[in-house]
Amino acid sequence: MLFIAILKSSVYVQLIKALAIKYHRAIFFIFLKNLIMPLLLPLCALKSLLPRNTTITHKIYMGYVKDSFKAKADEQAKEIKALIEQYGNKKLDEVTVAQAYQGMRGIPGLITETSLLDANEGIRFRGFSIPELREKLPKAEGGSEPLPEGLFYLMLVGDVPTQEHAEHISATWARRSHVPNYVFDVIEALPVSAHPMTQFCAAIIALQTESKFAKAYSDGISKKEYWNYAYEDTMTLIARLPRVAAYIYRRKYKAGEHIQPDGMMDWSANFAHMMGYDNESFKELMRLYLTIHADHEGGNVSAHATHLVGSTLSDPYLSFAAGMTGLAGPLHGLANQEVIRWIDEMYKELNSENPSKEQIADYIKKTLLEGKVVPGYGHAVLRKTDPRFTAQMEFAKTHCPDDSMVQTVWHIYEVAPAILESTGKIKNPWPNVDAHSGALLKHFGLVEEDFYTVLFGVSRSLGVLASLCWDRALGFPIERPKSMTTEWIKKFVKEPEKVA
Ligand code: AMX
Repeated sequence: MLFIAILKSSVYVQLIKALAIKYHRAIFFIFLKNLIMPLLLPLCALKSLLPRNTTITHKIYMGYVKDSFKAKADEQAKEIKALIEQYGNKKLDEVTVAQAYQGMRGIPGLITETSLLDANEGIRFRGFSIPELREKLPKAEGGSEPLPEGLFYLMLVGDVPTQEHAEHISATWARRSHVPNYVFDVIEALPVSAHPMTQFCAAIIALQTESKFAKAYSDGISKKEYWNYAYEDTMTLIARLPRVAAYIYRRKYKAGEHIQPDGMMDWSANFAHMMGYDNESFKELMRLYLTIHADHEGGNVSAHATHLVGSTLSDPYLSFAAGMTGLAGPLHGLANQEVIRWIDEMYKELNSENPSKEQIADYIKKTLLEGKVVPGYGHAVLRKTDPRFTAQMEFAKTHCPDDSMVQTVWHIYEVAPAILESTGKIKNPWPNVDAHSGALLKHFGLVEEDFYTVLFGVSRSLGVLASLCWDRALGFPIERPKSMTTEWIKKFVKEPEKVA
């Protein structure tokens, strides 16, 4: 015991950390943790000879990912404590009556560490924009789009991952991806006609029976251990979502002919494979798609719902299910399906799959006159073209520039903003992420638009669950903002001292 205590003393830790940074972080860190250097070094030398799914190497890296996350979170917790002590009474903003009635727009009242949205620049994940992610994150062999596994590491740990980090997260998710049969039974109990998001949410709730967080809480654990079980549930849930989603897809649209997972593929490629798409360009699209839909800071409905429900110490499965029922709304994640329906209706009405810009402009005006929204346009926070739209446009320029629906999406982009702006009330006339995604999926044969929100949901798990791990590691309390009645507001505006 004394020997272990000495080895873990701070001088030794610093020495090992320095060596870890210089040579091989994961291996030295685990050495420090487990004191098994004599065993590990020969293993490390053999690492390149081992198959990707070798359990020992996974445990090494995954232990390292978990430890790195916890070390970062502990550091952050100290900083937050000092911030509250020193600046706890400093005002962030003032809240107006209009904000209280109009969806709490712009009220700063949430902490989300994984990403931050700028109204003009778009989303940044741990400080990195989407073009930077496409450049810096690890790629699949022969691929040029980022691996979502790498983005998950970045959001969770806060550092740009190495290729090995991303690959080992990939392999760990493959190892944890087995879905118990009763989950498929739950899906099968629903009519095939049920919307894929309904089937997806039901399956997530069924998966909850395996929650380690719920079990540990019920057995009685210290608050200090919440993060650990939240992390374990997060890794297992993310690992299983593609299998569940692909099952729903094949059940609903491919006569229930299911395709077994391939544990040697990365998370996105395996998802594409299980849905029945083995085309390399489609796998690249999935990597990009699952990366760019992952997170959009904390106030959007799916992120906020996951965070809110998680604040009650509902486990990650129940919390994520809440996020997904929110994503299923047409003003949020369902908009990607609505865009394709809107374009299809326009094609039908104009009897053409190649409408002119003038025809598109007339159709947009007609939609507005009918009191409907133009799906894929507008945003509660963004005030410029969504960089997630631009990333998909760039992908389409490389992979399918001549596709007729892609061309229509680009033509809509040319005419819609001016028309929407001319209404004088729409705050953001520019396209959001959903304006482009459906046309790309259609190009590769994934034509069933009802399913698109499930793809969004699989991706969104990365951001909202990484955030949930942070919520538990930072010990965030139950969320409980103040609500008011209109009666109270009326009194407040006349005689604030009487109600405040
Ligand atoms: N078409 C027509 N009208 C629109 C519009 C659009 N694309 N975007 C906003 N408006 C209208 C609003 O309905 C509102 O009208 P009202 O005053 O009569 O109620 C008015 O313009 C002001 O709205 P806003 O402040 O600009 O937007 P918001 O913050 O209230 O709503 C959003 C944001 C995204 C819900 C809205 O722009 C919208 O409905 N867009 C279409 C649906 C869509 O694409 N959703 C996906 C968003 C991204 C995502 O979460 N996946």
